[in-house]
Amino acid sequence: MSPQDTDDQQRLELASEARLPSSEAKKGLWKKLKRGLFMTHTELLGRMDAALKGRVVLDEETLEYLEESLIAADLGVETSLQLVERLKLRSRDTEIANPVALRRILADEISELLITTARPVDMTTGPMITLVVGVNGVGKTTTIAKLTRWLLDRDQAVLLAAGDTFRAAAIEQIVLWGERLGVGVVRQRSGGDPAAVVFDAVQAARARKIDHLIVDTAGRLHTKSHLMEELGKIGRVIGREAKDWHCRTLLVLDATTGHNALAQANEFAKAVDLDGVVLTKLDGTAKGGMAVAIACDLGLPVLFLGVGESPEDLVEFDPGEFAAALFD
Ligand SMILES: Nc1nc2c(ncn2[C@@H]2O[C@H](COP(=O)(O)OP(=O)(O)O)[C@@H](O)[C@H]2O)c(=O)[nH]1
Ligand SMILES: [Mg+2]
Repeated sequence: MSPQDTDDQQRLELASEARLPSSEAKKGLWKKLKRGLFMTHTELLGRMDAALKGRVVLDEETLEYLEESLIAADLGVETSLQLVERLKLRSRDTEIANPVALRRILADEISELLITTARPVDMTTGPMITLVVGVNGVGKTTTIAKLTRWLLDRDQAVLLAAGDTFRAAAIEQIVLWGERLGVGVVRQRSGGDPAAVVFDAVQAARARKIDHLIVDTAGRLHTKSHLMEELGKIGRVIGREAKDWHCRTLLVLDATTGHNALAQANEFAKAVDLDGVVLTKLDGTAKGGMAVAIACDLGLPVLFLGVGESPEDLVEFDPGEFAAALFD
């Protein structure tokens, strides 16, 4: 076994051990998720109560109201229709006695839909390069800080690359996060070539035996060809300099922007191969159901949820827990 192999193995072993969360940590995550989905949960239940008026008679009219409630909670039209269909089928075999039982069944069905579409990505095995894309202001840089915290908590060595060279303030912002979190940030002057930053960052990551290199990007989407050009150039540098590394592209979407975010997801998916989505700002919106629309309607795996502005405010997406937090 070469020294590199031993090194890798040790890293993997450490990672899998570190991956087992304590039940305290689990409780903390559940609280964060509940807090993040509070507005969505309250509004969804309010609408459902109004539709059911305290009893469950699943006639056409009630089902239509329910369907509207789900669509209004941004679960996506396709998915909402599918859920009501499944509910109809289930109500034929089992009596749904009360609104609580109905909520439980809906949570079950959503969880099942999410499980069939979800593609959980293991973020803990390096070495890996993560490109973070998304339009300005959605929370890319903050998400990078959160992912860094998440990886540091799992004993992973992290390096950041200030690939958003478009605005000087963006470079300062990621450098500041790096200082706060105690990880290095590879940067060049503003206006520089993002691909050159990535080139430097890969060399530095190799030299420092980094597990995870996370690259911030400007992710401007004013033209699809511009985005593809910029990411294409970065991709070629990675292909040349880090062929043996895992590489993934995560799209960050701002949940508060609702339909706009779904449109962005469509545009980005056409331009780039996306490995997953991080949905941010759930704490400030009742549109948390969007995670379901992204996963089920668009078929993009949702990996993490952002529930605040601190590095700790990140929750791994788990279909069962997400569905339970929506309805329980
Ligand atoms: N409430 C809340 N604010 C967030 C969240 N994620 C990011 N933000 C805020 O959104 C703003 C833009 O974030 P930033 O990371 O700079 O976006 P970028 O332009 O995509 O890099 C900042 O004020 C962040 O603090 C989140 O999950 N919840
Ligand atoms: Mg930024």
